[in-house]
Amino acid sequence: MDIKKIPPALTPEKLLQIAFKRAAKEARKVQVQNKGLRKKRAEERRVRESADYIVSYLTRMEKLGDKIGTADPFQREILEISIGAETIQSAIDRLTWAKIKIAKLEVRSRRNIRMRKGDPVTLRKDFYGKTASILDKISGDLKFIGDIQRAIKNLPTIKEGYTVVLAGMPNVGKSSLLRGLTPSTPEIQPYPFTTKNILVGYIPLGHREIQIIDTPGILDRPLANRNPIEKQAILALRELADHILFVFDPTETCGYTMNSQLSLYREIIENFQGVTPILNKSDITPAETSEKVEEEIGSPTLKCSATEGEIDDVKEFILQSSKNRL
Ligand SMILES: Nc1nc2c(ncn2[C@@H]2O[C@H](COP(=O)(O)OP(=O)(O)OP(=O)(O)O)[C@@H](O)[C@H]2O)c(=O)[nH]1
Ligand SMILES: [Mg+2]
Repeated sequence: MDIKKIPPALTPEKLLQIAFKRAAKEARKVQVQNKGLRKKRAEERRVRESADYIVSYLTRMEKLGDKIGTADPFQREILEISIGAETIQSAIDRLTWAKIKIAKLEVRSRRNIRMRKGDPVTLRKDFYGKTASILDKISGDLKFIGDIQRAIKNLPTIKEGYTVVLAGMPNVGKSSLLRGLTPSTPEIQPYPFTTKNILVGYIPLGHREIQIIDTPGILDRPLANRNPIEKQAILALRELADHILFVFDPTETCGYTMNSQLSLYREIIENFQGVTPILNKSDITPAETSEKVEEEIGSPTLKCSATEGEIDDVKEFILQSSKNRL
């Protein structure tokens, strides 16, 4: 089931407008000779058609819960991190409540019209008014479901196959590196947390391709204190990475000291296998700084300048590491 294939979310006003318009159109089709009877049947038809439309719309929206439940674990977890599973479920529960209430109201209203318990037009208007006030009670939930749908549409599409994840602190040049390595053009701005979601690019390799994932910057702090943007990055490392390229900015122009970058690096190597350190911004890094940093890291590093296009070593490394894996 493709999670992205969901009907568009409507506001209560729009939903009522469509439902009432369709109902009026259907009511005009009622063909009965007797004028009094025709009026009664037409009003009953309007109640039935509008209720059908609204109830089936709410039923389709309820299915969003099942869709999220059967989405791939990575997409599901991103939604849970950014929105929260319980909040999604309680919005869906309120849609169910509204649906049941409208369905019951429909049965009662149609029976009243049939049994002549008042003027049919007044009874139908009464049904419309009550339906509108039920939908009004869930207008916040309908809007929220619209937000979830937008989030779903923006979910990254991740493919199977060899995947390299770029990680590091904010502003060190991860997105610039993705841009250099792949033809995709992620948004790049000189301030932290430019990347708020996962970005994906591909390096073609024969009839295969290597998937490169750019993550939001991660700060050096305990997991419990991490914000939803950082949590997405950790999730990408955990769920998707065959190999991790940890990007350093030895110049510290990113706004973070080497000490904090090293502390994050140590946390990453403690928790994940296959991590390679990269020293970016080589175009503005003095040779002695780069040597000192390499010593502190304690293992050989790849050096590059993402913005100057000096990334051949990184590209070669990725191709080799993929060959070892494929
Ligand atoms: N001089 C120089 N500047 C670079 C290099 N790579 C990136 N920058 C600059 O560093 C800034 C941040 O680059 P991004 O690629 O957005 O960094 P990021 O790691 O993706 O940042 P977040 O998405 O916030 O985590 C931009 O102003 C880039 O132009 C480089 O190799 N050399
Ligand atoms: Mg970025």
